[in-house]
Amino acid sequence: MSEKHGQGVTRRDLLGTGIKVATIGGLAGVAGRVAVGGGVVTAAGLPGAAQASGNADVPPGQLDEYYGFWSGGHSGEVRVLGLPSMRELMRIPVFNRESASGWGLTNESKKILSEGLTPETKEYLKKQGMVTFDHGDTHHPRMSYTDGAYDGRYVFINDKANTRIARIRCDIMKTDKVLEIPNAHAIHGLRLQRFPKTGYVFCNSEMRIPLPNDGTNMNDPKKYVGMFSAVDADTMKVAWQVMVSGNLDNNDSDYHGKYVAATCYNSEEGVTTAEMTGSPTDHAVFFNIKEIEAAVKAGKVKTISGVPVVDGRKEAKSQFTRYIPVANSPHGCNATPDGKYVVLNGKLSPTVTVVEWAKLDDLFAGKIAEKDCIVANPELGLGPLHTTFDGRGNCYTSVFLDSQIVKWNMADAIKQYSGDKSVNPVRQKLDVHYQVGHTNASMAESKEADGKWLVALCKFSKDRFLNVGPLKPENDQLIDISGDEMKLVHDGPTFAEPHDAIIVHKSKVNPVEIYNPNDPLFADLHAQAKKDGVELGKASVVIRDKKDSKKVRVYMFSQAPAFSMTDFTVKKGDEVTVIVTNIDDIVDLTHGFTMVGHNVCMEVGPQASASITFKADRVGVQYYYCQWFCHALHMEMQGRMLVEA
Ligand code: K7E
Ligand code: CUA
Repeated sequence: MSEKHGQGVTRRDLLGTGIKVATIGGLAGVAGRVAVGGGVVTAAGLPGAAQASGNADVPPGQLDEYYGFWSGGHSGEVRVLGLPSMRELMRIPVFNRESASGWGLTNESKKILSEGLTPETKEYLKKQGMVTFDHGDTHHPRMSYTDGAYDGRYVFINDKANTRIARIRCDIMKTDKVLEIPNAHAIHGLRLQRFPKTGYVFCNSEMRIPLPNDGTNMNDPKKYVGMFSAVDADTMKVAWQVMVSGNLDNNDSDYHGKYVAATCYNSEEGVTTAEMTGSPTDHAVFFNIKEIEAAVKAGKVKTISGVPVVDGRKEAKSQFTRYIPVANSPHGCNATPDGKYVVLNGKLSPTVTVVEWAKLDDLFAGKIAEKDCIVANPELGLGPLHTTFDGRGNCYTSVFLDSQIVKWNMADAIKQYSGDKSVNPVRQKLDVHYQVGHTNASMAESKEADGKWLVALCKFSKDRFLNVGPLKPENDQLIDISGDEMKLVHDGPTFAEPHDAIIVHKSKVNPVEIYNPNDPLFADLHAQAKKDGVELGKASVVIRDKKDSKKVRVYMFSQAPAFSMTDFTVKKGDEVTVIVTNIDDIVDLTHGFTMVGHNVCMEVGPQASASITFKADRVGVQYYYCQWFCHALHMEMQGRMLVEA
């Protein structure tokens, strides 16, 4: 990308490694220590293609083959890992506050974090003296698709804690939209439409709430409603919602753009745990996208909080939904990359239930019964939570209580279910450490599943790492699945709590190295600068607002190792907005702006602009400095603000 900006040479090139790496990459498999997977014989000389390639070692200076997008759980962030090395490459602040980048402090990030909130939430937060929530709980990162393949545009993620979803731009690896889902409570399951492209983000409201939730009722379960939402991925507005019976857990979409499945617990529709788990069966809900879209188009909806809502509850017997019975409290919901099946994971039952998407046409047409859509039900172990795939017909299910990944074969499971008791679909059970939640394999959430690597995201690490006190890291284990046998190759400690992760081939992701100075992210700043008669990146000036004389805007730019303005003066009580443009256009040359003692800190990437607003209430000389190491004279990159009494 640097070539685009004219300097043509990156730091890697200067270090002399860039070209060599490219050459080795081109001869994939020749260099023994490069992890290439795919059953390639490694330098260690393991005999036969049946042996796993087993080499997760990516030596210094060499690049990984995959990006991993990791949920950061209740840290509220998303992390980017390189695989197979499992090196953490980047953290993307999403719902959290982040000190290094100033996420949640800058005006640009505050706008992103607050503009998609509902009016009720904005009002509530305002009363607390806040503009947005300070935390989130991320579970399910998913990359956007075109025709069932990753297209590298966006990664979406849910926030269970505050009923939001967010969109991350993969070109700059920054969050650009946050949306609160109305009429819902705690967004858990999140998956994307796969075909023809990601038009919708499908969001499950996990907790059922009374609708309207007006404080008049707590104990009447009949008033409680579950809600399934479809958000337009481009506009990040709710397109429509469906009322459902039961608590929605996870979901997944098919590869034909017709149906979405969601696992559901609490089909009993109770409000206490005893009521919720009373019945031995629950259900999975199947949504008929075309029927819902037609009703919305025809206006056959209720409008609640400005959103068109249809009634897909069991008793409504609509064409919007079907309820397929499964064992009590199912959890994971995973579509196979061949586009044929969806696996509903038992959790409280030792089995998973496999539904064939194609049978849903007949189910919705009333030609077959719900149970006729089930084509397999293999028994795998205690606590099956999530299933992933290798693209060769094998499935890998995380089994929580047994702490295992269980490899099983889909064709054999179907054969067994159809009555052939002689087949055993289970191929291998591999111990993992410990209590695995999600598991995901390379490219497995797309039609290009390549069956090389699998991660087991274990909830407990216990004795696997040096003791760091009562709070332990999680353990994300890397498993080689390229051969006939699964092989555990790496333990990866992570901070709370990667529920889920996706592994995306590097060819799908093409981030820029330097910002486009006219990126929409900076549009507000350009507009304000224009009103002030200045140009970003050129101006070093203090401008007092003509209408509100308390408001001061300070424009400056940075070029290593200096700010264009080394001092400026404001008056006590001024509301100061500092706008910094980084005019350096060199790869990896990020500056920062930190004002000592003012809760002011922001990252300013190459060719980016950023702004932050604070009250100048501390009389005297106040230093500001660049907190991002940028030059031999980085320490000297500073200036003074004088606040006059
Ligand atoms: Cu199983 Cu939230 Cu996907 Cu945790 S969820 S493990
Ligand atoms: Cu600029 Cu450090």
